[in-house]
Amino acid sequence: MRIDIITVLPELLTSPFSHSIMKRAQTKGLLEVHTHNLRDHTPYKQAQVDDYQFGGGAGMVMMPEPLAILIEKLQAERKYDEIIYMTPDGPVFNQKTANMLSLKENMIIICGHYKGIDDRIREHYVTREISIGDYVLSGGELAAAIVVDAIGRLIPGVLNDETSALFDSFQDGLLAPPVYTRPADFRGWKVPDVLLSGDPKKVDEWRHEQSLKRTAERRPDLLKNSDWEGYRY
Ligand code: 6GU
Repeated sequence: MRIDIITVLPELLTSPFSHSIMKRAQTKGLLEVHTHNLRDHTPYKQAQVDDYQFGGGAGMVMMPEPLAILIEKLQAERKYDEIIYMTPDGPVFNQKTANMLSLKENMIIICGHYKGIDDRIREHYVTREISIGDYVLSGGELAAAIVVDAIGRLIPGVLNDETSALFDSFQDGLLAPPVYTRPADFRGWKVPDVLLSGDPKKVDEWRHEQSLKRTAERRPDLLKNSDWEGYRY
């Protein structure tokens, strides 16, 4: 998978992809992340990329020309499956969207700043809009880093058995069960007996029960309209 990120703050996007699983995905050649500084592609003087909004009002808007130039330059090099615009007014990102996007080959992600981007870019180039939640960030970069991390770890071959995504919270629509490590008795606080029983079937059953219980207690909204609705905990 190749992801091209368009930003006015490329510095914000270096560290998030330089460690741990994101680093390994790139070392293994399964993920390429390229960041492009929009200011390097503007035809305007003084590297201008934003301007006052028509109709008046506070806040600048990212101009269409630099974005169109950079998007079309990238499109001339390869075909893109998605051109994503990070924006708080988009549909909220979730695991289902992450799973779906992890199967794409090439994607462009546009990070907005100021009041956002000229709406003609959304109309004519953008194929999908993503918000990461109901709060406002000062720009799309941190949101893009979250989306790339969530997608990148799902690319086949990125995770091994130890880091497997199969049992992640949300992967089956439920929260993950509690986990424990050594010692089995820490200051008198004991690990549940079943986990020490050596009976894999019992362990699986217990984990599944715990997942359902946790989800019902903490995120009952996840059980609504799910396969688990009406299940008795
Ligand atoms: Cl994608 N961008 C910005 N600026 N704020 C957000 C967001 C995105 N998602 C939630 N808040």
